[in-house]
Amino acid sequence: MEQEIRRKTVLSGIQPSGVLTLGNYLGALKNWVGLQEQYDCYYMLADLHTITVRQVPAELRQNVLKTISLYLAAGLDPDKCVLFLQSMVPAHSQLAWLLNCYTMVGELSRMTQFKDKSAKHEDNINAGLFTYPVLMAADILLYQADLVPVGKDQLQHLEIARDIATRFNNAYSPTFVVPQALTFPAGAKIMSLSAPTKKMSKSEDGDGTVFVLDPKDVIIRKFKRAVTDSQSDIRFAEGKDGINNLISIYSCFTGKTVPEIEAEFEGKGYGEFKIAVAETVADGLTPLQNRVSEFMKDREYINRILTDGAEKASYTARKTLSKTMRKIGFYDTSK
Ligand code: ATP
Ligand code: LTN
Repeated sequence: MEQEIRRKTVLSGIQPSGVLTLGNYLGALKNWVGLQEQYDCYYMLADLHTITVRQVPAELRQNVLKTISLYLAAGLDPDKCVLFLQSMVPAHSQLAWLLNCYTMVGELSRMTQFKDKSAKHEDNINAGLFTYPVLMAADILLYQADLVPVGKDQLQHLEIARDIATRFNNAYSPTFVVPQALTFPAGAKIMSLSAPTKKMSKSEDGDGTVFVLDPKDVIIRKFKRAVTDSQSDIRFAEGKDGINNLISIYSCFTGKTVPEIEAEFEGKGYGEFKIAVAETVADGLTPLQNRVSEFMKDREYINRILTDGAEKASYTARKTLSKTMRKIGFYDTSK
């Protein structure tokens, strides 16, 4: 008997809160491309999430344009996946409110991202920063996503999305698919070049963060200044955070394994290694950068992609939202 097998659904997003970093690219975007062939993929720009930290309006608009252009330049194909802007699909904010009432203050207080970001923005510890994971849960649950490709830093948020889904399903009846994280070992946590025990982050400016649109000379300068250690051997080992990070980055760009890289640089110095990594990264990013500038010039195309994407995403999202509202007991005039 022929059995219909449902293709799994994938959902992920990146905040367009600045230019994407090497961390966003290697830990997230680059891995999304291959998934399009196998799964029903929804990739969004999480712009609603960005306002948990104050944004300059004109910059936010520009960053959305840059980020969608980067999605396209990296190989996300609107004919194979749904590309959309979170704020164009009202169901995200709507489901987030509902789920707020199924989320405990205690569980939100344990989130390390909340603790980190409130320490960084002491003057603006707003409620959105606190309920950020609830909006993220809404993003995921609306599409009944089975798999959520993310970097390691997001695993705690994914766990809370699973807890919210399970709690809701148990309180009513099965409503949401309980999602699973999908992490890719290579590039799952790219560290800051200037402080290699901290993750490379978009909101952390300075020489520790490489942005994917940085020109070659800037990339070279940042890698030259990368913090390493007082030894001299290029070896992946505990306590050598800086070198480990450079090895991981080099491996992502060349496809070489750690032993291959160690052998390649045997007997060579840190200076030489840093330059080799820098050149490889800069040259690896050039084609991507060229494609980004082409897409950014074509506003009509970008607007069409976003309008079509929002329409497709809304169709699925609205179905889950009405199902959820029905279960809770909201009055329905169509009945
Ligand atoms: P911000 O600094 O504004 O908080 P961010 O750089 O941490 O931003 P996000 O938009 O929060 O970026 O993350 C988007 C995706 O990139 C997520 O899947 C996240 O796990 C991944 N990611 C972010 N930083 C890194 C990193 N350093 N290494 C690997 N993956 C990362
Ligand atoms: N919080 C994520 C961005 C994000 C996301 C999502 C990722 C918002 N909604 C849904 C996966 C699924 C971050 O990377 N900071």
